[in-house]
Amino acid sequence: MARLTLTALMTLLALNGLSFGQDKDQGKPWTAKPEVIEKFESRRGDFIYRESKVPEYQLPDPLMTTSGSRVTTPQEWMRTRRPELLQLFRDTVYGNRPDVDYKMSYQVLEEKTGLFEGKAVGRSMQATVTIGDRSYSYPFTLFIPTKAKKPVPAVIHINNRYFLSMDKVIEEHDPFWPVRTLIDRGYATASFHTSDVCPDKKDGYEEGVRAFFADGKPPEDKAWRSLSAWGWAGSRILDHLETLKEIDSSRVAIVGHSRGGKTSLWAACEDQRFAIGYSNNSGCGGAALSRRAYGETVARITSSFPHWFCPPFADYGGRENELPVDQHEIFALLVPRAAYVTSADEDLWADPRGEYLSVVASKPVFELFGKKSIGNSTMPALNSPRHVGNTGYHIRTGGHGLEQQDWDWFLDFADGQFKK
Ligand code: GTR
Repeated sequence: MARLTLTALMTLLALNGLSFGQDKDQGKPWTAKPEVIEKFESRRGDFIYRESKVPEYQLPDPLMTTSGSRVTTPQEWMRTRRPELLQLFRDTVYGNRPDVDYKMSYQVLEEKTGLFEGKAVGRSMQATVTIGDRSYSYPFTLFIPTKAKKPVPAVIHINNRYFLSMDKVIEEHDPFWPVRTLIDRGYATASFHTSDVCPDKKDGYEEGVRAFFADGKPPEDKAWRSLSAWGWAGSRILDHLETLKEIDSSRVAIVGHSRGGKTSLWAACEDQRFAIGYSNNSGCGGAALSRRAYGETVARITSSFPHWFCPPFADYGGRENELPVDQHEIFALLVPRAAYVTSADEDLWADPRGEYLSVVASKPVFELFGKKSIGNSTMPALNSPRHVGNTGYHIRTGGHGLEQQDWDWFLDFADGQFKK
């Protein structure tokens, strides 16, 4: 009997118009380049950059409740397990948002029409939160396509680097928030700067929205920290988008890079109105599995950035196996919505494999809802986006950054989700 080699079989399938597996990756699965590993080891030793050094770990089963029963229906997940898991993350990692009544208002500070060859309107906006006679404001910038016949999807961008004003965006294309691309592809988009909500520094508490909510009192151990407050600010922009008839608020993605990517994922866990959570190079405390302790670790991140996470998270530094949650359960909290995750070839600090495996490990929850998601634990090749059902992933050439290429591939995924 003739034997078919794997390559021959794949060629045969391809000739018959069938693809092998659920994606069309080409090339070899990604692995870290030896020279990149050596560079990290020489610059930032004391951390793990080799798979052979990753400790043994066992991930918590997202479908298992704390009382030891297994969730078997979507209803049970939504009614009991999801709230339980969300609360575990709040109490252990990101903190609890304040339970205080407040009002929001939005002001158009300036509007410019006919932008980008007549395709968009731009607005300089201010969001204001009011409690009694006190208020706190932060700016954001909004662009909306004007030629669409139907309400358009939107992308809310968390800018962890700088504030991009309307005029700056009009003057110069910035791939960190490529407004022109978004408009050309039919998306409205808004962006704010994290530090305008909570200064991104250890001692910035008093100046930010968290102190405003607490009326200046110091934060309790389980109270929200900056990542959660930045995500909250994104949700308040979504509140505003919901009031605009040009925008379809059921099709809104939240996007962030690095610390902004940790924020976008958590924002989409706290706020189920976000249709897609997109984390770009988010690493530790974002998409990457804490238990792998590859690259940046819980101990390191909580000592360098104590204002990002609530203090209980720091207690798990060096004993990640005891964490009641791990980051794959962030994706479980996004179900039945969609998640997009990216890594970069030279960004070992963020643990590309840990970011990918995290998505894979959330699969049982997508399955519970009858949704397809990435389940192949072999990573795709470099620059070969993998889209399966409600999840997408790519690893790009180069280092830590949110680049035009990341956006282009993300928008391909978003187009698919939003059936554009
Ligand atoms: C690094 C930090 C990462 C990542 C990054 C960034 O210094 O270790 O967790 O968040 O900053 O936000 O650019």
